[in-house]
Amino acid sequence: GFPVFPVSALHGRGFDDLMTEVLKELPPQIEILSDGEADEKDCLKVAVAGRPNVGKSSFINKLLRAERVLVSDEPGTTRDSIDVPFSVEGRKYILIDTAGARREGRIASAIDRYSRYRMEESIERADVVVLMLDASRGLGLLDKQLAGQISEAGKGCVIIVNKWDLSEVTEREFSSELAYQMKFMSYCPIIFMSAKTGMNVNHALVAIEYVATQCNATLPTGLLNRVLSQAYNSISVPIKGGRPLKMYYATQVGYNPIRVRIFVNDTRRLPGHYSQFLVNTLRKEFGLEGAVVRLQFRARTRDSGKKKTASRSKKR
Ligand SMILES: Nc1nc2c(ncn2[C@@H]2O[C@H](COP(=O)(O)OP(=O)(O)OP(=O)(O)O)[C@@H](O)[C@H]2O)c(=O)[nH]1
Ligand SMILES: [Mg+2]
Repeated sequence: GFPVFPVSALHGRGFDDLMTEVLKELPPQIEILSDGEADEKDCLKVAVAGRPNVGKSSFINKLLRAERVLVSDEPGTTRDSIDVPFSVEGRKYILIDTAGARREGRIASAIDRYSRYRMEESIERADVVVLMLDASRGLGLLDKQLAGQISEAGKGCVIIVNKWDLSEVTEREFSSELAYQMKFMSYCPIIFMSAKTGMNVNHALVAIEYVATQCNATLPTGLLNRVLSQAYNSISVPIKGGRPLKMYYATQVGYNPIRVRIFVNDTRRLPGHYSQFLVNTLRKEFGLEGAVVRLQFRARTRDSGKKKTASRSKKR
């Protein structure tokens, strides 16, 4: 497997170190598997989503160095989701090629609706989703809708900007446009790629693997509570009706998406921006690039919060 590297901050150095380390070992041994050789449970499932014609199928072919799925100039070439199982040095993957969702609403044809439904289903099934964008065209409404769908589904995400060979802007320029248009996806790594020339195609797989590990990160309870209480003390606390928000205790309750439960005095004292501030704090400390982080607030008095968690941990 890939070695694990600590990450310091958003899009931090850890990521580059990981890339450098893994790339030393490339090109990896890629083996295409038959359906029978790929049990879903043992595979990392990766849906490749994006508008028609962005190069989803081309990416898969380039990665596998084989004409495994159909590619053409014609938007709408892929009509249905297709599973493509393969392994890299023993690690198994299922790439899910999807049909680019075209239209929504009344003007959508039956085929459009079916494609969209199948793409949504593929996103639900996946562990990690690639959101593929087209460097030769601007960001569109469809890209944003899709991004929203991926984050709502709670899926880890890597943004791949394909057709970089045609780009007329710099990486920095594209990134800042992306940050402006899709601020809510700013936690995702971005890979600039060309499925045509092969540039960064292997990087993309490393990024996918990396995000998969981030989605399954463990936030040790002690550290988690230290980090959150530092955050609590670092900015002014929300006050409503003369009484401030109090935070008692936090614990991780789930993976992929990462779910953290926080016991507070009163959930009504929580403005949305405060919750976002806490998520940003967790990202700064733990990395969690590409992973969706959800906070669940529970109202407790100081004592009942403690008792409850104490009895729960005894049971295990
Ligand atoms: N210049 C350039 N062309 C590319 C690149 N990747 C794909 N293409 C071309 O873009 C067109 C569409 O590629 P596909 O891989 O079929 O795109 P898709 O996203 O699978 O499209 P649908 O299946 O219709 O949703 C083809 O003509 C490809 O040759 C790239 O990196 N650079
Ligand atoms: Mg296709």
